[in-house]
Formats: sequence, structure tokens, C-alpha cells
Amino acid sequence: MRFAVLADAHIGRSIPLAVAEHRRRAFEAAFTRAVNEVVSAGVDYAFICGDLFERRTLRPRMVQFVHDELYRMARQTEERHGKQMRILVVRGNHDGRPQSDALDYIKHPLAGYLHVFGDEDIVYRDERLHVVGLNYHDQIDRAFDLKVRPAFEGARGLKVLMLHGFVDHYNDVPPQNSYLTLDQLASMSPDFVFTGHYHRRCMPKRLRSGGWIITPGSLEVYDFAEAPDKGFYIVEAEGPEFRWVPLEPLHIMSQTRVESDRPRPPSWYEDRILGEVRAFVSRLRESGKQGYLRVKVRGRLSEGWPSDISMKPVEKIMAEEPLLLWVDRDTMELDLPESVARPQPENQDVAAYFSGFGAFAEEIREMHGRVRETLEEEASTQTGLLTPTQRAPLVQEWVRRLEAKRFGEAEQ
Ligand SMILES: [Mn+2]
Repeated sequence: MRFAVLADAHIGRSIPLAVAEHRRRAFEAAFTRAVNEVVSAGVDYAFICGDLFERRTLRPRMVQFVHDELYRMARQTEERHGKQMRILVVRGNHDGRPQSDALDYIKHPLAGYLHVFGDEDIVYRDERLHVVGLNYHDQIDRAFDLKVRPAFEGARGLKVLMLHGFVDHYNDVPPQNSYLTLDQLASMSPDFVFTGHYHRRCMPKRLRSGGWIITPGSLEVYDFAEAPDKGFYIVEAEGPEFRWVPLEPLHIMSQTRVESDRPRPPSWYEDRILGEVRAFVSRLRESGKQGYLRVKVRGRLSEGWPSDISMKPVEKIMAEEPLLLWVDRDTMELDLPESVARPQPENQDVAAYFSGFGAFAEEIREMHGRVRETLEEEASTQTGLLTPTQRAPLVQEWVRRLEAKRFGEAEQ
């Protein structure tokens, strides 16, 4: 019996927005290549461990694309290998929520090859496997005890757990995220645990109970912080044996730094940025690939403003060099000259920053969170902004909340 284990395809991802079309194309290309490789491997089951889509609001073309590719995976596997494969999918945090689930779009009553796990029916069972599929849950440790434990009762055949969440001491869990422990997983004595959510590839690891865990990571480079080691696993259940299938990223996505330990004028930073861009262009030419670069600028200005660092020379290179798709200059960590320096409120807790507003600070944090979430979900991929219709309810809500407070009137 042979498995394909994939995760985090993020179809439709368009960030950075300046190169949205290139980014969408890269994620679709990665998925198509993954489907090709799954077909040639001739698997019995493909496990897609969440974040198949980038967001729950999708262009119809993308839904069609994913539907067609999954159908092709099953049909060509049958044509070439005579196997009726099954594709099992759990929902990731990017695929929506129980009530508005992007995976609903790919479900089809006639698509017998496809099994999409629900939030209540989390068991898939056939004559060979007992699979528990846990959709994304923001408190995965609780969901594990509540749902996963009972779902393994009376299991026969190979026991597989697939989920979208972090596993401590296996994934490098970022702070303030819930996670499962290897001991929790071992206590279920699964034969295999397949996980998504963590975007970096992890090597197969044996659980204390004897089974194995693998995290394939995302299919394409998700952001500037990620390494280009992308792909997925093919697993021979007997043995077991694990084969890594690399998927070379479509573009080169690189991050570099321009840094000064003492105050410098804007022209100094400008020259260094230009140097970084030129070095990146040589790298692109050597590889023959297109790419985008982010330059993080850190240090202090001796005069002027970050906007005085001209991007004109970089824009000229971008216009002339077809391989260089985009350069992003990030000056968030560039301090103003001592004479005009002001406190930097970024990265600070919103409620703490507005603590002068008393209890209202919590409401500010809530609205701030909601606006950010709406921007992430619904912002135009061209402008990064909301339409007036999308913005109106948020503005109304702000006004309603501010008016309800009647600031200052209490003292009068
Ligand atoms: Mn993801």
C-alpha cells in the first residue's frame, strides 16, 4: 500500500500583492507538479493535510482548477496503475471555518474518490484503513482529547491520524500557538500521523509507540522567511519507507539585510540597497529563474526620512531586467534621526497601547483585529484595500462603538 502525503498547497495565494499573478501561478504550478508526481507513483491514498486553499473567498477559476486537478489525480492513477485511489482532505486555518468552508466547493456527490472530513464525522474507514481526520482547531490540544481519542476506539486496519496543527518537539512551534505533544500522539498508538500547518519539511520520526509522524511542509515558498526545500512524501506503508519528492520553487524568493551600527544618511542606505539588488540579479541570471527580493533595512538615519531613500535606481533595474520581478524595501526597523525620533508603536499589544482609553482599549483591540482579518480575507489583490461596500459595515461599527462611549461627557 502506498501513500502520498501533501500539505499547505495554498492555492490562490497572491502575497506579496505586487507580484500577485506570479505568486498565484507559482502555487498552481507546484500543485500541478505534485499531482503529476502522485500519478506517476501510483498511490492508493493521497492525504492532503489542510490549507489546500489560501482563503475561503476564491475566484471560481481556482476552485475549478483544484477540482480538475484532484479528478485528474484519481482518473490518471486508475488509467496507469489500475488503482481506485482515495483522496482524503482535512480543513486548514486558511480553508475557512465550519460555516464557510472553501472545501465545500470541491465536494461533489459523484466524486467517490474524494473524502473531505467534517467537523463531527472525523473517521474514514475502509477494509484497509482507519483514518481520523482532524480539521484545524485553534486549541488543538483540547480538540485532541475531545474528538480524536474517542474516534480511535475499536479501530481496525492501519491507524492513521491526519491533522492541521503543530506538534511540539517535531515542528518548531511558534510562541502562543496550541500544539500536540509526541506523547499525546503515541498514546493513540497510530501507525502514521500526517500533519500540515507547519510549512517546513520535517524528516520522518518514530513515535515512542512505534508508529511514524511526518510533516511534508508547504508545496511552494510561502513567504520570504522560508527556505526553498519544498515537496512532499511518498510512503510505502509496509516497512515503512519514505521517499521525498522535491518540488523546485518556480521563482527565487530571497530576503537580505542592509544594516548600519551607526547613523547614516539616506544615500548610504540607497547605495547598499542597490548593491544587494545587483548581487541578486547576478544570482537570477546564473539560475535563469525569475525572482523577488526583500531588503530589510536596519539602523538609524543621520538625517532625513526613510522616504528619502530613493528607489529610482532600483526601479530602473526592475524595468530593464526581466528576471527581476520585484524588490521590496522594508524600512520598519530603520530609526529616524535622534532629533525627530519618536516611540515605535509597531509590534506592541493594541490594547496596551491604547490603555489610556480604559475599558474601551479592549474594544479597540477587537475592532483592530476584525479590520485586519477583513483585509486579509477580502482586500483587493490589486490595491490591498477594501471596496466601499466592504468597508462600510466596519466604519459603522466603529462609529456605533465610539458614540456609545460618549467620551468626555461624563465629566461635564
Ligand atoms: Mn498553511
